[in-house]
Amino acid sequence: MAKRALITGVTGQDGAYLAELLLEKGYEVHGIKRRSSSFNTGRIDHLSIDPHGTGRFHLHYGDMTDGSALIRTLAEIRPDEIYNLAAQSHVRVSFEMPEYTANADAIGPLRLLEAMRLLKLDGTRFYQASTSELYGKAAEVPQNEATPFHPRSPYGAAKLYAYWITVNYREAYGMFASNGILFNHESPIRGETFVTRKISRAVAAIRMGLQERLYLGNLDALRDWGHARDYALGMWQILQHDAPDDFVLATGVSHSVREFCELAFARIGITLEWRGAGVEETGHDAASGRCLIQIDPVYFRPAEVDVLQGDAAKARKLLGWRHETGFSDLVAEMVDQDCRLLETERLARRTYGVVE
Ligand code: NDP
Ligand code: GDR
Repeated sequence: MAKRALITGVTGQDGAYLAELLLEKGYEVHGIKRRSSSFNTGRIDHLSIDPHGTGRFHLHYGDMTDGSALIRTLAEIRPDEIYNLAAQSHVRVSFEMPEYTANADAIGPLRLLEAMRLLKLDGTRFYQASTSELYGKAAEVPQNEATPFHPRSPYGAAKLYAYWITVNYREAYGMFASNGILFNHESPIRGETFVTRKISRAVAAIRMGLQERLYLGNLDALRDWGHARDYALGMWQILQHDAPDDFVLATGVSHSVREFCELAFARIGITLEWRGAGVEETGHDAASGRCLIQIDPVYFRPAEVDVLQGDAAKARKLLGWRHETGFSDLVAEMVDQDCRLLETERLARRTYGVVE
């Protein structure tokens, strides 16, 4: 019989890649989505129209802040595997909405674990989407499973609770509950307000003459950026391991936001030249002198995470996990896809007679 998986956060970037992967592997996939006044299933609509007619993909309304709905859904589905990906996942936003972030990102996973316990889902395996933000101000680089945590945001602090409650339910009740401590992973379907996608979209719009300039915050932050597709595979591998455990997934290489900008603009033939320093720093087209990047302190965070670089040796050794896509291929894929998207939109506007 096909394995049954439940994915919370199925409408997000990782949810979409994971749902696709599990369907390919023959799973029956259930996803929890939030009620929204507008369409929020753009990343998974292609999966709902099942080309093979097997009807193995199902959506359920729910919310990480609504315990009774979660219990009802779990009781109905009784999944073999639960991937808890739902979260208010924006670090900057968590400073504006700390209480909601804690409710969804910390108490949310507790609600799921309690539901599993109450419903006696003894054979069910649980994956918690933990994050490199747990390391925050870590003293050591690179960071691995033994590196002490020091979160720097309400998001990081909420995820810290989620990490430990997952470990606690494993130790206290013998549940198969594992953490994936994932470093930043991106893709052409990354949320538009995360820095990589913000840059790739702006580069495409500037190329098409639709945007004048890109405003950013801290250009010096260093991140270990991988491709979401590789990390979705790692999540699945973590739950297939013979014992529950915690694993870092990372590429092992970090780059600055500044470098991401340079590579993204290079993809459309622009060499960036940096002028000035601090909040006065600007990025220019070296050929024309035109200013393309400016700093807006509104994007600074009350506390920043300066350097994230992961060591995924344990996952490589025990799971055989490897990342396939490197930094430059990731940037190229994101910029190219955003250029294609904008061109398609422009074509559609012309086709339907919208005057530009
Ligand atoms: P996204 O922000 O793209 O997706 C988050 C998902 O959670 C969306 O489906 C969203 O729904 C849903 N969601 C948000 N709040 C609630 C709620 N209260 N109840 C139910 N669903 C909710 O994140 P990613 O896909 O990038 O990340 C997936 C998970 O992995 C998150 O938990 C994130 O914190 C974590 N993570 C991500 C990393 C990354 O680099 N991408 C790295 C490490 C960890 P909607 O579509 O309606 O907004
Ligand atoms: P992060 O991702 O905070 O690492 O969290 P984000 O892309 O938001 O920021 C990365 C770095 O870029 C700097 N930055 C900006 N960030 C944004 N969003 N917008 C800007 O204009 C900008 N300018 C500079 C930030 O200060 C930061 O240093 C992501 C999320 O997916 C989390 O859910 C996940 O847990 C972690 O990655 C690992």
